[in-house]
Amino acid sequence: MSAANSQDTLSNKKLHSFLSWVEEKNPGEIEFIQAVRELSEVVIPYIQENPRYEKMKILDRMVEPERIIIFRVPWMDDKGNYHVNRGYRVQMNSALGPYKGGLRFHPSVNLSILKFLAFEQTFKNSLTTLPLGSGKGGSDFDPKAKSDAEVMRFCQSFMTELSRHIGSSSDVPAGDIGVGTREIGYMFGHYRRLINRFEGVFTGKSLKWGGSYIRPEATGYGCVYFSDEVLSHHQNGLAGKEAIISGSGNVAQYTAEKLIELKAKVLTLSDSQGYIYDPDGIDTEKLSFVKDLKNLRRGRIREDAEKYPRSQFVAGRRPWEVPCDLAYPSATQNELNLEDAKELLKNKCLGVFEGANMPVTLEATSYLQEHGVIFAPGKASNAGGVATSGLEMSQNSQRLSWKREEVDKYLRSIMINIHKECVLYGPRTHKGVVNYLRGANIAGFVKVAEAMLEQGLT
Ligand code: NDP
Ligand code: 2IT
Repeated sequence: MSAANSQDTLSNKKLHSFLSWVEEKNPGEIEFIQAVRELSEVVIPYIQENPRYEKMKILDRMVEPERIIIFRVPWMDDKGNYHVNRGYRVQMNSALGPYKGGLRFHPSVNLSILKFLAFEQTFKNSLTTLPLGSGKGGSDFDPKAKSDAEVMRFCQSFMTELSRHIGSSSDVPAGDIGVGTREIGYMFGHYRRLINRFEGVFTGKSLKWGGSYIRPEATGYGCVYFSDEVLSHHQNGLAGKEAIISGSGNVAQYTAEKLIELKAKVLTLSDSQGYIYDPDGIDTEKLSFVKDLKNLRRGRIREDAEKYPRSQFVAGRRPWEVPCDLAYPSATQNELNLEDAKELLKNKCLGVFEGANMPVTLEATSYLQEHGVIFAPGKASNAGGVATSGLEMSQNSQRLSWKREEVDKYLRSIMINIHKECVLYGPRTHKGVVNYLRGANIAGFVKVAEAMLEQGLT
């Protein structure tokens, strides 16, 4: 057996036994184990080449959250009925800075989902190069069809407990699915009242009271900036490309906005009920209808097809069947599977850029990579949101507000830098495509690992 082959066999054995250990310790946590597998497949062979990480059990420590808080959230609806939900905060890793990551309000929320999101956040936040640790939290509360007053009472009850565990230098939450400016307003207001201090404890705040320009836009814009870099690195460009997007929330809206600005044609948006396909392309005016529909009227994407005759609503399906050059899955985890990947390849899709966290299944990811489709993992391509959260924290510390252009320029330079790091650690495959999955995982891992090494056994 050659030296390289025996190294591969050793790595495979280590991977297998590491994953068995993780599965045993975290039974039934499917999404968390999936996220750990994705990273470990790349990082364990790398650790083999750098034994000091192994000796100090860096990866074993990284998969164990520093702390998890689980709490009861009682609240009352408008009719006086009592309800109870479960609240969580997973404080994953603080080697690089205060715990940082969003809160998700969605009925599907459970510990596995929040641990996967917190784990992803560790490497994503590291890639931004800003001093950000990692965390994630939320609740199985469903904000859909609730009145503003109900959402406010829920947020206040949630914050009554969470306020004990967060702070501007310890843990700084933000938004995620189901948590936008409205929810952050209610939570921040209650926090400020409880602790009697005005501090930068949330990001994604309203511009009127400590938020940053570009934070609402940042995840979507960042993802498009990243894809722009990727395409020019592969001697290609965004202008004239046909793009399909899933979701119609924060990430999807601003991905569409930047793609339109950079002269790509956006064909689809979606929600949990289905997708809309507009063969003429969703332009600025149509997008502003969607923003109003989703953000203010809290309506359904199918209403787009009711307003624009050429737009079709396809119920109960996801947009991956629509022929495209570029795909931006921007709704939720595991929304693009192997069958979808085959469909994308059949339709000659050039690249898939994760706007959401882990929207592409492991099988679909491998299939895309094996067939030379560019694959940008969320921890790199959607890092613009948390990066701009980091910039919001800096502004709050300075008690200053930077100009819109300044923040946008900073965001762009962070995305360009993440791209460089990915290229450095993710050499091109035989198909001539950069291995962004490898690049992002190793680049993200190294910085946290080095910090943990230098800080002793924590
Ligand atoms: P929003 O709540 O603003 O929008 C979510 C969108 O995804 C909605 O269109 C929603 O449809 C759809 N969606 C949610 N869950 C499901 C589901 N189970 N099946 C089908 N569709 C679903 O969330 P964001 O745009 O903020 O987040 C989208 C993704 O991006 C998430 O994976 C999030 O973790 C990730 N992300 C977000 C960042 C941010 O800054 N906000 C930063 C980085 C990543 P419906 O209304 O029908 O539920
Ligand atoms: O997944 C993510 O990176 C986010 N939801 C944003 C986190 C943040 O703290 O801005």
